[in-house]
Amino acid sequence: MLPMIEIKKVKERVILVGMGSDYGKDTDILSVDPLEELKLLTETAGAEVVGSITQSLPKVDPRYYIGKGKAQELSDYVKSLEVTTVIFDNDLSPAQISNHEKLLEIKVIDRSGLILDIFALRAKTSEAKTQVELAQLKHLLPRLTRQWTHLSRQIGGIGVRGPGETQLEVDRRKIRERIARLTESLKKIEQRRVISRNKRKTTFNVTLVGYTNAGKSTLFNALSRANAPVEDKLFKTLDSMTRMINFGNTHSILLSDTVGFIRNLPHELIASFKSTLSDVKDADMLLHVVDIENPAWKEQLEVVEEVLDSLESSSIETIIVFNKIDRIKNTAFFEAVKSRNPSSVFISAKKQTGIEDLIISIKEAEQKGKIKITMEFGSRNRNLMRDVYRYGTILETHADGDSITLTFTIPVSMARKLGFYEKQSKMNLENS
Ligand SMILES: Nc1nc2c(ncn2[C@@H]2O[C@H](COP(=O)(O)OP(=O)(O)OP(=O)(O)O)[C@@H](O)[C@H]2O)c(=O)[nH]1
Ligand SMILES: [Mg+2]
Repeated sequence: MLPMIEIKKVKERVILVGMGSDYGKDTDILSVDPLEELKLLTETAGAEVVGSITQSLPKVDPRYYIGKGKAQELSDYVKSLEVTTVIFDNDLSPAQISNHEKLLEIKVIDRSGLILDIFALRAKTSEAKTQVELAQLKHLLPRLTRQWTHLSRQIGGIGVRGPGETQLEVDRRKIRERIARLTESLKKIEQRRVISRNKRKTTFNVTLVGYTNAGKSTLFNALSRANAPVEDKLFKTLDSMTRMINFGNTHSILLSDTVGFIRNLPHELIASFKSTLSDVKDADMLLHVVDIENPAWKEQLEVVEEVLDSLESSSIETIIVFNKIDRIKNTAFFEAVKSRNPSSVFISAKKQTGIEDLIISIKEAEQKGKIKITMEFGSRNRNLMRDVYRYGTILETHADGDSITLTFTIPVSMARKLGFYEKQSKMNLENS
C-alpha cells in the first residue's frame, strides 16, 4: 500500500512540450503559436514557463511519445534550467508519463491533467467541487505509480491540488471508494436539478456558450445587469448562473452563463460536468459567443461546435455572437467577416455596443423558435395533453400510474396560445 503524500506549495518552473504537424514550424506562417494556449493555461495555474520544446514526428513513439532522442534532449534541458514540472500539450498514456517521470525525476503532467488542475483551483460551489474532484480522481487513478512516492519531496502544485485537499490519497482502493461516493452525491445533485428544471419549464431558456475567455460572463452581465465574475483568465466561470431578463413588459426569458469550452476538453470533465452542462442541452436557444480578437477564433468556433455536438445540442437554434469588436483595428477584415456571416450579431459586451441588436435577434429567434417543456399530465388536463400531441414534438414519455410526464418541444406562439407562457413571469420570479 502506498502512503499518503503531503502536498507542498511550490512555485513551479515549467517546460512545455508539444508534438504535432504544426509544432516546430515557423510561427509566422501559422495563425497562432501552437503552444500559446498551453502557456496561458500554465500561467492560469500559477506556474512560470521557463522554456519549451517542440517535436514533429510522423508517428507517436509508444514509449516516450516524442521519441527517445527528444526525450533525452528534454532531460538535458530540464537539468540546465532547474525545472520542477514538464507539461505536455498532448494527452499521454499513463505509461508514457511514467517513462518520462523515471527519466526526468520530476513531475510530468499532460494537457488534461493541467486543465483539471485549473478547474480544481477554480471550483467554488460544492457541486463544482464534487464534479472536479471526481474528474480528477478518474484521471489520476491509472496514472498513479510508485514513482509518485519517490518524487514525494517535490510533489506539489499542478496536478495534485484537489479541491480543498492538503493530502493526496494514493491508495487505489481508497480512491475507488471515494469515486463511488462522489458519483453517488453527483446523482443526488442531478436529481435536485431535474426538480428545479421542472419548475421553470414554461420559460424560454437562452444559454451562453463559447470558448473560454470569449466574454460570456461579460455579456451575461451586460444583458442581465448581474455581477458575474469576469477576468482575463481561462475558466473563470465553472458554475452556471441563471437570471431572468425582462423584454419590456411583454415577457421575459431566462439567461444562463456556463463553463467555457476548450480544445481537447478532458473527457472525464465532460462526464462530471454533465449536470452543469444540462443548461446547454435543455436550452431553447444558444448564444455562441466568439472572441473575434483572438487570431484562432475560427478554430475555437469549430471546437465549440464539436463539444455541442457531443452534448447532443447542435440542433438547438443558435445565434453566433462575435464579441470584442472594440478591439478590431483591421476594418477590411471586420467587413469580410460580417459579410460572410450575415445572420450573426457583432457586439462589444464590455463597451455595451450592439446589445440592442442582439436583443432584437433574440426576440426574433424566440418568435420563430420552439420551446422545450417537461410537464406532468393527469386526468385534469387531458385536453391540454391532446393539444401537446397535436402541435408539439414529443421527445420523452414517462408514465407513472395515472399521470404521464412528457418532454416536448412546441412553437412559442402555440405555447402562448395554450397558456404555457402566461404563468411564466410570476412563476419564475418566485424561483429565481
Ligand atoms: N476589449 C474587450 N474585452 C472584453 C469584451 N468582453 C469581454 N472582454 C474581456 O475578456 C476577458 C474574459 O471575459 P469573461 O466574460 O470572463 O469571459 P468568459 O467567456 O466568461 O470566460 P470563462 O468564464 O473563463 O470561460 C475579460 O478580461 C473581459 O474584460 C469586449 O467586448 N471587449
Ligand atoms: Mg465566464
